[in-house]
Amino acid sequence: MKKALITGITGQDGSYLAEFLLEKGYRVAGIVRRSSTERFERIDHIKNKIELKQADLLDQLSIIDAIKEFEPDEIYNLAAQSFVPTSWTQPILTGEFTALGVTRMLEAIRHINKRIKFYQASSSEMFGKVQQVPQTEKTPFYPRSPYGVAKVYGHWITVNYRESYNIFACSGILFNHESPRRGREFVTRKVTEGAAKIKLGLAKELRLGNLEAKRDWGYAKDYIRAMWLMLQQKEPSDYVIATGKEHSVQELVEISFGRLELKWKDYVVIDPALLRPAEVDHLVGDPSRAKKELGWEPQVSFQELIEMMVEADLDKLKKNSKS
Ligand code: NAP
Ligand code: F7E
Repeated sequence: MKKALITGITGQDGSYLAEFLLEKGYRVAGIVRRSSTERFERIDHIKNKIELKQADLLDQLSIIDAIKEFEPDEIYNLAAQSFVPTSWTQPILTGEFTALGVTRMLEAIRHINKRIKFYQASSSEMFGKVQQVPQTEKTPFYPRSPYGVAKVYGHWITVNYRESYNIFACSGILFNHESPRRGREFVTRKVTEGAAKIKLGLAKELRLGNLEAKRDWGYAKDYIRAMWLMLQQKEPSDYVIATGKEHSVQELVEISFGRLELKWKDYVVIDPALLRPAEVDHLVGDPSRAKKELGWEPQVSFQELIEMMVEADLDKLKKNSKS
């Protein structure tokens, strides 16, 4: 039985990856950080099938202990401070988790067992002010936020440990991916939940920032599969994972409100406080390499994804209002 250790198991991707690996027959452990209140909402349904190890990406020894104890074959490093606006208000903390945290994981592998395979959750935010459209594995990086800068460090340190120590380390350059488990502050979930609340009379308006920003949005469950596929190849490498299609925030709003038969212009308020100090306007990935070498392709369209999220939020809100 193969063993996988996931950092960030309580997050959107970590929870789907844990389910996926359990289905593949893996023994799965996750790293969770100490909190005064347990926030395991996304993994409650699989809690009895996985092992949880208390550790923190800020604490080298805790990571070493967790890896020594569990002896994983594969490590998926998904933990990060992942919300871009917070990276401007907490840039140092973001650097500690999202950048240096990767080195702590790799150092632990180097000391304990160099045969452990390593996946790093890199991001399209590394392309930032894009130097080429669409973006490929060869497109130069130009990050536009402390988060993007931290991810560039995480990406290159992964490449460096692969080349310096021959560790099977892969960096997945994933474009935005969403789901009903997406954090509420990210724009897709903010819109789908916001529209559902308006439909049920629980809110009167939805405040948003830049409606013109475009993203290449895919479904988180599709993207999890790509992470695993990278670690099953003969040689470690880096892959862009994207749909190759871009949509604006306004299109997201139109689909969400349209699904609920609401006119979005009656409810959406533009709030200048939600504009970012530096924006990323035009992200769209070219997943050709992943398609050719991993046999990976996205299976859920943008419209299907957003409608799935609207339905899920509507159901959740209805259930909550009954209880
Ligand atoms: P998420 O929902 O924000 O989850 C982040 C996870 O990291 C949570 O489990 C969080 O734990 C954990 N974490 C944060 N700081 C930690 C620390 N110091 N020590 C241990 N754990 C810590 O993120 P996601 O959307 O699932 O994304 C997963 C990864 O992919 C992240 O690295 C993100 O930056 C990257 N990424 C995401 C996307 C996307 O579109 N979703 C695209 C590209 C790359 P708590 O529950 O305790 O907060
Ligand atoms: O913003 C615009 C905003 O916060 C998307 C993370 O998973 O993907 C994510 O980062 C766009 C931006 O995601 C609001 O200005 C307008 O242009 O959903 P988001 P993100 O910043 O793209 C990448 C790949 C990651 O790696 C990150 O971890 O939407 N936007 N109005 C808004 N965004 C938010 N959050 N809230 C608004 O009201």
